[in-house]
Amino acid sequence: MAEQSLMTIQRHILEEERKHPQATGELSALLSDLVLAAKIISLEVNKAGLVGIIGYTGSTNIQGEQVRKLDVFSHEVLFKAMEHGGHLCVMASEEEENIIPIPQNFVKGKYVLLFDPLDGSSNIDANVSVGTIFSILKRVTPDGGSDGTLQDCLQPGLKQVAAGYVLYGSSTILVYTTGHGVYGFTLDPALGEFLLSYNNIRIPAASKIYSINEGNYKYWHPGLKKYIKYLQEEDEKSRRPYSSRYIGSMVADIHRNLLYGGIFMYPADSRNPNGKLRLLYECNPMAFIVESAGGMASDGKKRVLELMPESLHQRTPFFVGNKEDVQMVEKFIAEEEVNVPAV
Ligand code: AHM
Ligand code: MG
Repeated sequence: MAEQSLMTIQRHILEEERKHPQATGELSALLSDLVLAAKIISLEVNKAGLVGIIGYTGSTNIQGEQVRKLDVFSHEVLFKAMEHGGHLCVMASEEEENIIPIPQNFVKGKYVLLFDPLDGSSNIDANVSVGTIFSILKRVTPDGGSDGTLQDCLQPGLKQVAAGYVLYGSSTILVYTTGHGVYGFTLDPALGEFLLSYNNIRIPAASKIYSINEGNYKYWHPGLKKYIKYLQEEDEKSRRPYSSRYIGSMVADIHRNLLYGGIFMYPADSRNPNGKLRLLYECNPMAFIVESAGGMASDGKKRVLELMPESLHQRTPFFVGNKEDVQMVEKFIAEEEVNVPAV
């Protein structure tokens, strides 16, 4: 028998809520709606190779990338699962250019939901893990049943009240935080329940993995080039050389590093001065989770959670993982900054 008692995600959410006597239960209800969406997307992702759903829709998203059918499907499932709960005043998705209002016939609540419905979807054809990422904020415009606005979405990551991801891998795993510990649940497909499998995740202190697309080496900041070379040198005390692990699917890469210890990087480079990943849908929620697990997230200079977003689809360089690793890459970048003022 397993040592820990069986804990479904629904029960966990409710027990967490009880620890906060001032809680109204709205956030719990919102998270429960997200759990349903995760189960539906998981079912569909698992069938992807079978039902011929994979392939292009023939359209491009606002980033100019080709959209997979499953991205669209996941976006729609999330919207449908979340629109009517009465807890949200507005949503925004990586797959949609503008903010997504709550339909007029539904009650508007005090929360804001930002999501990347299916991150890493270019991997689906190869049966590589993909993930859903979500970020929940409180509205800043006055409550009272009115529609949320762009202003409600453009808040720094520090203001998140909850964030999480769902990793569709060898199992489907949902990891979430409300800032008080990070918890992971594995979906039992027969029961249709997420069961607690990772209680209070803490990123291991002894890191040994780095994850970055090294094909872009030529275009990197010289400080980053030096840092990667440093990680490849031999030094037993600092566990170097590190192992290189890069799936190319951020949720899977960060999940692994969260469990094993390591740093994930998607830097700026001379071709993409802001990197690739989106602040609101990808970096802020992952930064909140990793920080809540004892790690750190930086744009190379500043704490990601303190960045003030200016637009919905803004990108940022992203360095996330063990504190010591992130501090070290910041140091390497700062040391070379005098030679290279801007990348
Ligand atoms: P997407 O939002 O279009 O799926 O792109 C994000 C993904 C991340 O999951 C992953 O870390 C990154 O793109 C990989 O990019 P690259 O192929 O440039 O290394
Ligand atoms: Mg994405």
